[in-house]
Amino acid sequence: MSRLIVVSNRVNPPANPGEASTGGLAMALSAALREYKGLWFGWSGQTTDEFNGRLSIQKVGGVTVATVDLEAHDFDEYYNGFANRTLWPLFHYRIDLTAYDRSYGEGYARVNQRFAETLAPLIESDDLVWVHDYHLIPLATGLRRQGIAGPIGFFLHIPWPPHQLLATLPRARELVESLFDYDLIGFHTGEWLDAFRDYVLKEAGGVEGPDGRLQAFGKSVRAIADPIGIDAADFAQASRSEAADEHFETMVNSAGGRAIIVGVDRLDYSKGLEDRFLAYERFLEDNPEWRERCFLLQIAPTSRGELEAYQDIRADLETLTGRINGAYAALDWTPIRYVNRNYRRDELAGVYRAARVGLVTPLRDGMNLVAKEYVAAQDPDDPGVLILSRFAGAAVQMPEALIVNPFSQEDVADALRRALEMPREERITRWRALMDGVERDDVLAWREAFVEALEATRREEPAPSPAV
Ligand code: ADQ
Repeated sequence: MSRLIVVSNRVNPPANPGEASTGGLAMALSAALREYKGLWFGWSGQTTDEFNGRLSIQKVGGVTVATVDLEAHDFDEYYNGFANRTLWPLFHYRIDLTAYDRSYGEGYARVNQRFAETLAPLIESDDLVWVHDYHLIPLATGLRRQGIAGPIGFFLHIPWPPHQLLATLPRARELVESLFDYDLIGFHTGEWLDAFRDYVLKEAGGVEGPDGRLQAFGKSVRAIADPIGIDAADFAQASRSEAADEHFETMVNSAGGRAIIVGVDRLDYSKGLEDRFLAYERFLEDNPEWRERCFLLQIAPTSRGELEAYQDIRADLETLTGRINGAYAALDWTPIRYVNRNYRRDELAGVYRAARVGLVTPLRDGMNLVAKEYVAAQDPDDPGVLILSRFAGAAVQMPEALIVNPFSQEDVADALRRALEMPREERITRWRALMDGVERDDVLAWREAFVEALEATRREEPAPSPAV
């Protein structure tokens, strides 16, 4: 079996299963790496005055990790800049929040080149290299320059934007061209894959070859849809743990017979939290009989707190929570409980299980693992109801959820009433179908499909491509 080299911006395998984590990616990758020999490479999370390319290699939770420090201004331009002020908002359709700053693009290119130079000596000839996410799109170009000829795959965890939106990015063509140094590109859904193909065909003058590979820039690449899942077995176990039981009990006791509606998200504008709170307010307004009989528990730990857009959303949510609670609260009832911290996975599982409704309403999301975790944590005999945004990648796989338009407060408010009033039999039928999918399309299936497709590119003889 080939070694697997995983590359992502942050390298943070949990030291113990069940440990707190704010990223779906960390959980998924450590599960993959425990099975393979190989290593996980990325940024250490530390900055130095001057880049030194020094590797720190350690074993964490059964996974070998190799990390390198970055210069402080690298971090600003590459991570806070191009990755999170340019690509993240643009790829989530928020051109209003997108910063197009030349220094960010330069920092992004520089850091990717530095990563490539540091990583290349660790790669052996029959290794498979699997690069993750939007921070590292040009990494393969740097690795090819360093002479790495073996299979390199790339997986994008966020949406790929429609080609007209991507065209707003200066040097978008260059970014897309760099993806043609990979052998395989993976997206969560057919929609993101189609959007990528559109750009290649409509903006870059590319074609789709008879072998299904996309050809452009004098090169070719295979692109697939491969939806990520959760580690369903591990999550089911976590949800039967003592910590899960304790949190379940705590929630049930503190709810005092009221139905819990739960939201769990990183504090990010793509997750649609403001719209969600407004929809819940609408629900309280439209359904006075439900006031005091339910509450919204929103768990949203701060992320990327140094960026202004994230400070704004935090302040807006606090104001909104205060206003809604001020308008509707009773002496012994708070309509919204807003909790700004991380929980361990097993604790979170108990909270999910106690909730009658899982409210997952991102405005745009590559996949969304919270939707799957909520389903996996339910009591089969008395499961809760998942409300899911049609704009989450997960909606394609989870049609038995109540699918909503998160931009419509009425739509979400109606779904809340329907979920809270849904008969047990219907809840069980929907949950069973959802759970079958969560178990089948789990993180192992995702990893196997990607690694097999990457391995298969070794055997492919790319058709000659037109010079474009
Ligand atoms: P994220 O945007 O981070 O991931 P998501 O898929 O929902 O979004 O993953 C969030 C993870 O963080 C979940 O595992 C959740 O349990 C955990 N989490 C959230 N709040 C937490 C809290 N308070 N305490 C502890 N854990 C918490 C990106 C993309 C997604 C894509 C994933 C994986 O934006 O669309 O699904 O990568 O590809």
